[in-house]
Amino acid sequence: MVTPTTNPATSSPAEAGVLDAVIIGAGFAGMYQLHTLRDRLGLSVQVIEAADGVGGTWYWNRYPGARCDSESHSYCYAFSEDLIKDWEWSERYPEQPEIIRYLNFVADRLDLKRSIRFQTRVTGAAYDETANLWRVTTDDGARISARYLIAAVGCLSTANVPQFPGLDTFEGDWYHTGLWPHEGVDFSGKRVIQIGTGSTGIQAAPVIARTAGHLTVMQRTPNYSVPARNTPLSAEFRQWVKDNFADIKRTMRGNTNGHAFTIQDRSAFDVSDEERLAIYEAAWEKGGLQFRASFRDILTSKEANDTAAEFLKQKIREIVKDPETAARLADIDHPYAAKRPPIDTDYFDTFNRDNVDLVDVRADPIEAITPTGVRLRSGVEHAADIIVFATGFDAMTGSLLRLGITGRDGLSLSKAWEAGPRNYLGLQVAGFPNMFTVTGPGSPSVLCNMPVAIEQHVEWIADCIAYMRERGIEHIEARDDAADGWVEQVNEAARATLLPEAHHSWYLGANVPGKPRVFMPYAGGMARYREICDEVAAEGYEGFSLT
Ligand code: NA7
Repeated sequence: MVTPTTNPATSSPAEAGVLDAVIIGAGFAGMYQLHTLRDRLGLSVQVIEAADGVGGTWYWNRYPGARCDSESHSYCYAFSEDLIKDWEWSERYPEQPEIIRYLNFVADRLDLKRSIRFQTRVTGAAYDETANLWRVTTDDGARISARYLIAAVGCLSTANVPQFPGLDTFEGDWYHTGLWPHEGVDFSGKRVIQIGTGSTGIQAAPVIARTAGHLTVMQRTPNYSVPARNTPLSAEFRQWVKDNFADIKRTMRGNTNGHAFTIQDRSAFDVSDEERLAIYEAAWEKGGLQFRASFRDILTSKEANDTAAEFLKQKIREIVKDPETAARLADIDHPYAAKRPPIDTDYFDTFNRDNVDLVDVRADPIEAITPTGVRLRSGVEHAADIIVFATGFDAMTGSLLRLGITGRDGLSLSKAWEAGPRNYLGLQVAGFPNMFTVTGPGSPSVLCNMPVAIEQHVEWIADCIAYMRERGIEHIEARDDAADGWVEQVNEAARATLLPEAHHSWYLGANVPGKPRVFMPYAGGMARYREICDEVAAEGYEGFSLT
């Protein structure tokens, strides 16, 4: 819980015009951080947001079929019963426009927008050691000083557009899914090439195929996918959620993944082959991310994982009619869920359409974009009017590094993280006092249902700031040894799972050429992570130096 302070004026800095906190980003994280600091602690806070509205990653990801993979009743703020009571989700998984409507509803209800400076991008943030202040500059020339800097820039918000030679010569139109035009894209009758078959590409392809003249899907790494089984929510279900939200919240906060379902406490080998198959069939029919919760050892035992992987590959072979296409789609080289597991609506079935082709760009990589399409290494050229880059993000570190942050002694964050991200609890970087990152590398974030991870971080940060203010502490900084220890814990947690076995995963930074290969998220589970953070706070912020 965040403790409100009654007299925020007592710790106002001496320099005029100085704010208590600057928050970068107005997505789920920045909005709630603003509410905790401004409305619960009574601090002066400015949020800086590049977009002209709230939403963060959901503001930009407007591609066809954009929908959250978490179920709507768990993909929302849980801190306020009023917000739960007064909002109605329409479908099992919230679609992008509905998430934006929801976040606007929250922003209006909590009167957040007056503290958000929209259409403004942070160009630099430097720690001024003499004044113990963060000096933040923006692209509209503003200079803002604040005691605390909170980067709530999201994990998946810096688009990764591969640097294929010739892109600037392409005579058609091209788009990255994470920077989609607000007015939408008309695919009617067009020859479309989609590059990428991650969660995004798997959502987009079926929708693009419906109107495109022809769709060529370029696949580098084949991927598993489980049907989402999206459906409108009944009035009964919505009422059930409202009546039982306390229990739902307990489940979400008590388990490893932050979802409203629990991982079954049985091994894949506690049951007979027939029973296992029946369990997978039932999970396939139910649909969604719950599939990986069928057995507790799916992500820790290769043998257990193989049973799930084989079941899912067999489904692909059954759905896709052309055996060659089916074989290419099912030729998956990593354990199930070792990369972020997509869920879909008619993805594999899309390859049964006459206007859809699959091209294996692992066997024959993309060499260049030409004025009229995409040329592969073999010399084969695929013509296109539109190219869709569903090529993901410079995940977890990209958005932080491009802020131009420098800490003590002019140390830049890029320098500090040259060999990969290194921080304490995913919350603070040694050498960058009074700066916090929400769901940064080293946190469970992307391995968890995001709003649950975000609420934990935001509340921990607000509690920490309240603690400091109550005691007149002006400076908090992660200790070097604590950061080293945490990096080791993050590695150890990853090693205890099959996650590092997907060598091409963005969890490892492998999707961005030149990015250090470090397993970034904390894989020890949200519940364990919450305990660790609580223990650190209870011990007077052990591992941080407070002065
Ligand atoms: P992902 O999961 O990073 O997927 C990107 C896809 O694009 C993936 O299939 C990549 O293949 C492919 N890709 C990336 N670069 C290239 C190049 N140069 N050539 C060919 N193919 C390429 O991003 P998403 O947007 O789908 O999902 C990100 C997260 O958003 C998702 O996990 C959810 O948490 C929400 P690769 O696998 O790297 O071989």
